[in-house]
Amino acid sequence: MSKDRFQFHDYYLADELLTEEHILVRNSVREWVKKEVSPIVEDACQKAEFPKQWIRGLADIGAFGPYIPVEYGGGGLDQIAYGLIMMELERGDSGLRSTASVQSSLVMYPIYTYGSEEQRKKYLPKLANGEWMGCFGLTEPDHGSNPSGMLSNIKDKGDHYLLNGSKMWISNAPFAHVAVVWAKDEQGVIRGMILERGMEGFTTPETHGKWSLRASATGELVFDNVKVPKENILPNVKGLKGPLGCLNSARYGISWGAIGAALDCYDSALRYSKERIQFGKPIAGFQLTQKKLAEMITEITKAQLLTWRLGVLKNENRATPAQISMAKRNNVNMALQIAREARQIHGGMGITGEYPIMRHMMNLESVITYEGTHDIHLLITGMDVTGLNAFE
Ligand code: TGC
Ligand code: FAD
Repeated sequence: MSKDRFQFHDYYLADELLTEEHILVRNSVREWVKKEVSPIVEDACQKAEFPKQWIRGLADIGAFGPYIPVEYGGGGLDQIAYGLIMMELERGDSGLRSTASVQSSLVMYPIYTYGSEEQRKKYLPKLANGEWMGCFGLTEPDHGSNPSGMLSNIKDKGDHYLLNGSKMWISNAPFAHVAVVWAKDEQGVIRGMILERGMEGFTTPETHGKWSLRASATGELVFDNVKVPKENILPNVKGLKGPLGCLNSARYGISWGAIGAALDCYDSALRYSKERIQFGKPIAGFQLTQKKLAEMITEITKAQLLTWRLGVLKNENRATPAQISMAKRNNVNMALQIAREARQIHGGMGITGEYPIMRHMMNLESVITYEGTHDIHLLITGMDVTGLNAFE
């Protein structure tokens, strides 16, 4: 990729809604991304490798557990700061944001929220400083949108449980030290548990051949009679609301993250269109290009305001799961549409690694599917406004 010339766009002066601390946090992440991510991300994607050196950097900028209390190694920041961090990371690459949002919202969050004090003390500080990386196992080969049908199960063996089953499409799995896994007990109740790499019968084969999120490692979790000590069960939650509660936090982060990817595409398209001359003038001077750019910044601005408001509600513990679904669905779709339009503006250059467009576009094809597909979030909104369940 050529030099990262990204400039932020804030059409409605939404920065005025932020605190000094928010801006400070945001700017430090932005600088780190420009310095440590942009120069190597294209190469990492081409090679389908997650650059491990990013782990230390992510920990140093406070991207692991920003809203987890300081006493457990977290940043003690609010939800808007968390969102801003996700936005800046995804401006760099959705795979980078994935790594951080899984660690924060899908591993640290459940351990903090549903875990015992011993579990919090044992795992959270090491996850916050990046010494340990985590992953989250909910999806199974035959149960994606419908996780309540999961087949992974635990059987009570006295001082431990025996875990069998498998998970697929698990971000960070190939290198994670710990996994937060969801499985049914003998009564069919979903329980959460913490697995550690090295437990006998627990393997994490990598998934190859992705055309999307290539700088993020994805894998399976395979459980073949894994002995799970009883103290590794998350004691404070039972049922599907356990994993779905984590998803609220991760989906919220993604709604901010998608704005980052959209901004990067818009920024690149705006600059390119002013520099690229065809028919004797910059292509930015043609009405059709302006329509694209004007619609892009309009949609980005709407998403920025929606998400900021959601952040305020989340800080007040008033954001509903359905409001989060609306923002995740809207913003990811918005980013994907903008990536496609930005690709058009870049002409043939848009398909090359010289510009970030195609990479964002391909990444967003995963983001629109994981953490609940575009249509699942539509159905969540539909059920919320009508009171009628159209899932089944
Ligand atoms: P349903 O009967 O509606 O609910 C079961 C129980 O859960 C409660 N609940 C929630 N609790 C907290 N937060 C939410 N968002 C909740 N939604 C529902 C509900 O109140 C009920 O509680 P209780 O006490 O009555 O038992 O469940 P359902 O089986 O009908 O499913 C509903 C549906 C389809 C919306 C849900 O299963 C769903 O969201 N499906 C999508 C699955 C999904 O998002 N998977 C994501 C996997 S993780 C991932 O993709 C990580 S990618 C990370 C990265 O790389 O960045
Ligand atoms: P399916 O559920 O089979 O859906 C296929 C299609 O059917 C979709 O279009 C869907 O909208 C539609 N559909 C399904 N049900 C309905 C319905 N009732 N009404 C209308 N349409 C419906 N999971 C994890 O647990 N942890 C992770 O870390 C993780 N990381 C991921 C990383 C990547 C790169 C990807 C691609 C996925 C990841 N996932 C992870 C899995 C992800 O959450 C699932 O892919 C997603 O929930 C969809 O499940 P599925 O792929 O099985 O699709």
